[in-house]
Order: sequence, then structure tokens, then C-alpha cells
Amino acid sequence: SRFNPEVDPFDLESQLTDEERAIRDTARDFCQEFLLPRVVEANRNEVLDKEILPAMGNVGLLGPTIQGYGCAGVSSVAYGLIARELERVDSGYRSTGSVQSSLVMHPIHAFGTDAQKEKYLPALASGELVGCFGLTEPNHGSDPAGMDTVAEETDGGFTLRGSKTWISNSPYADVFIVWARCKWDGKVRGFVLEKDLEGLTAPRIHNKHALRVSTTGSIFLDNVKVTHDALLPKAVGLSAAFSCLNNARFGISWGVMGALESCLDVAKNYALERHQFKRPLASFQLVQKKLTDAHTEIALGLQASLRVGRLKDEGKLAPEMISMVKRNNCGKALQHSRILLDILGGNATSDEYHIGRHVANLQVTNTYEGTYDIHTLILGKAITGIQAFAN
Ligand code: TGC
Ligand code: FAD
Repeated sequence: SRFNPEVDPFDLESQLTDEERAIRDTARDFCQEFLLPRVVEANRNEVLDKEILPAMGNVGLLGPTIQGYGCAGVSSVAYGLIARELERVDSGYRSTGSVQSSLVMHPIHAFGTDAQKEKYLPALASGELVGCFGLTEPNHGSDPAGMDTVAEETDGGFTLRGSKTWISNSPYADVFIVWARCKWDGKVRGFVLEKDLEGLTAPRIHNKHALRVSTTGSIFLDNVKVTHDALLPKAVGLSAAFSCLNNARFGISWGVMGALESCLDVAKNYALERHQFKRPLASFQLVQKKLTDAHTEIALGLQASLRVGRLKDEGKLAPEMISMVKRNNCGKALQHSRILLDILGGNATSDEYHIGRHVANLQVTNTYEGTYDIHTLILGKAITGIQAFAN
């Protein structure tokens, strides 16, 4: 039979270029050899692991779609394949990579000056510098347009005031992409700040029960003074921030399929080996349904993300396409990882079996970068022409 459920029901493999397959293999080897052996311990102890970004940079996984500046210059699909391999191990490792690539390197590349690109991109690509992206605030998450963080023009530059919360990588970041409303014209703009600025602090948020291998924190800006060269000159308006989110959301749509694939692997092997009533669990119809449903959603989800990736590289993308795959793949990954967890019985409770960790992480992926319901309303607006999330 041509149907190969073992690995790839729709033969995604044959839809990739040689270069994409090579990058995927490099990413898979790195993730399985370097990340997988450390994930259970890192998750137990909420480890802040500074080795990870340089190691990712070393194998070319950071800012991979950027041409030049030490980056690989590969397709969006290749970027998706990297996200899938990282998240097969843990959503937190994918988060660390996607913030650096899509939310820090992309805005510097798309909206920065030549000097900013030269200064930051090579060191971000190698993982020597760590970046973070501050959009969310304590009082404004789904509605970033309401942000309270402000920038005003002062002698020789700008002064920034405000706070950001739930910011991936912020406690150990060197480079902070921060979004602020500018007092002189009321527009939101992006700024590149550096960690040693007076008045900038980024304390860690401890005791998360998900995404524990990714470090998360706040950013406090207490009258932080910067020179004019901290402004990203072309990042004007929230649409600039959203363009970064488009890239990250696209990567998440691939990543969460990797997490669900990992859950399916564990559950299937367990079901084949574990016997009850003198038969393998895999012989029971209810168990087969759980495996079939997850397998189907992975195959469909990967095809959808592949199509969106191809359209993205052909310049035919609409952001709503990304909302559709981000929403659907995150929702399905959360739903089906949770169902697969049942197959483990009591062992579901042990972190050695990985699925419980993925389930907890996938609640976060269903929330950040636009919640499931916010993407529902973005699509609802596109379908009906009526905006439901605000007046
Ligand atoms: P709205 O009036 O709809 O739009 C404002 C301007 O932005 C443009 N726009 C987009 N442009 C590019 N791509 C998109 N996806 C865009 N969506 C909107 C729009 O055309 C308009 O442009 P202009 O020129 O007319 O001004 O904006 P709104 O304020 O009504 O927005 C509503 C809504 C719900 C769509 C939006 O605010 C939203 O997406 N909310 C979710 C917030 C979010 O996703 N936050 C993510 C924070 S970062 C994060 O979570 C990182 S986690 C990383 C990790 O660890 O992996
Ligand atoms: P809220 O906006 O308060 O939403 C709460 C609930 O209300 C949700 O269910 C939402 O769907 C619903 N809701 C809100 N508005 C509407 C509406 N109009 N109609 C219907 N339902 C609605 N942010 C960054 O900027 N940078 C980062 O690096 C980053 N990393 C993160 C890492 C982690 C681990 C986490 C948990 C979050 C991170 N975030 C980051 C923040 C994330 O983007 C926000 O949590 C997310 O956008 C939701 O915002 P909120 O938490 O304020 O929830």
C-alpha cells in the first residue's frame, strides 16, 4: 500500500525540496541528540539554560529565512520544519527559537536601519545575543492597541515608560524589542533596547506549570532614556508588530503538530506494549479511535501549514490564512494530546512519558500569539465583515 501511517500518511516528504529535507534532518538530529536528553530534568527544575540559543545558532536554526547576516536564507516551509522538530521535544524550546527568529531578528531585518542590522543580526543568528519581544502588558493582552507604555521625545532621543508582562526570554535577554505608543503622534512604534539601560529591569516569572523550559519574565521601563538610534524607523503602527506575529504564528502552526506527533509516538508504542485483559491496549477499538483521530489531525494540519508556507513564499499570503492554521493546529494539538494521555493510564502521571508535559504546554500555545478565540474572531470578521472583538 502507498499509505504509510508509520511516518507520513500523505507523503509530505515528497512535497519538500532537497534543501528543506536536509534542514529538517539537521534540526531533527540536533533536537533528538541535544535537547531531548535534557528536557525532563529542565522541566522539573525550570532551568534557565543559556547553552540552548548558541547551540541552535551553531546549527543554523536562528533567523533561518533571512538572507545574509550569517543566516541560512531558506524557505518559510524550512522554518516551519525547524519549529516542528523543536516542539517535538518541547514547546518551550520552540518558543525560545521563535522569539529569537520571528519576533526579534525579523523586526530588526524588516524595519531596522543598516547599522541596526549589522550590529544585532549576526550576533542574534549565532545565539551570542538573546532577544525578547515586549508587546503584552499587565492590562492589555488580546487588545495590544490599548497599551499604556509610552515613548516621548526628549533631549537627544526618547524616554520610555511602562511595563510588559509574560515576555519569553526577557530575564536573560540582551536585546529588547519593545512596542510603545508615541506621545508626539499617538502611533505605536517599535524600539530596540539593550539590557544595561538605566531604568530597565526584567524580573523572572517563577513557578509556571507549563512552558517550564522556556524562561518568561516582565519588562519594567522606568523612564528609560535612549538615543534616536534605538527607534526601528520603519516599524510604525501596530501592523508592524502584527507582521512579526504572522511569522511566529506560522511557525507555531507547524510546531504544535510536532508536539502532537511526539504524543502519538509515545501513546502508540505504549498501546502496543501494554497488555490488559490478555490483549495489547492497541487491540481495543476505543484506543484505536484515539490514535486514528490524532494521526488524521496531524496529517491534515501539516498539509495546511505546508500550503500556507508555500503561499507565503510566493507572496500570496493573507494574515487570515495564518490565523486559520494557528487556531486549528493549536486547538487540535491540545485536544488530541489530552485524549492520547488517557492511553497511559496511571503512567500519564509520570513525567517520564512526556505527554502530560506537552498537554500543559499546548494550553499556552493555544493562548499566546492570539488566543484560540481571538483567531476565531479574526476569521469571523473576514467571513462576515463584522468585527466582533470591539465596538
Ligand atoms: P486592527 O484595527 O484589526 O489592525 C490594526 C492594524 O494592523 C493591521 N493588521 C495586521 N497587519 C499584518 N498582519 C496582521 N496579522 C494584522 N492584523 C491587523 C491592520 O490592517 C491595521 O493596519 P492599519 O494600517 O489599518 O492601521 O487591530 P485591533 O487593535 O482591532 O486588533 C485586534 C486583534 C484581535 C486582531 C489583535 O489585536 C490581535 O491579534 N490580538 C492578539 C494579540 C497577540 O497576538 N499578542 C501576541 C503577543 S506576542 C506573544 O504572544 C509571543 S509568544 C512567543 C513565544 O514564546 O513563542
Ligand atoms: P486576555 O486578553 O485577558 O484574555 C483572557 C480571555 O478572554 C481569553 O480566553 C481571551 O480569548 C478572552 N477574550 C479577550 N478578549 C475577547 C473578546 N473580544 N472576545 C472574546 N473573548 C475575548 N507576549 C509578548 O508580548 N511577548 C512574549 O514573548 C510572550 N510570551 C508569552 C509566554 C507565555 C508562557 C505566556 C503564557 C504568554 C506570553 N505572552 C507574550 C503573552 C500572550 O501573548 C498573552 O497572554 C495573550 O495574548 C493573551 O492575553 P492575556 O493573557 O492578557 O489574556
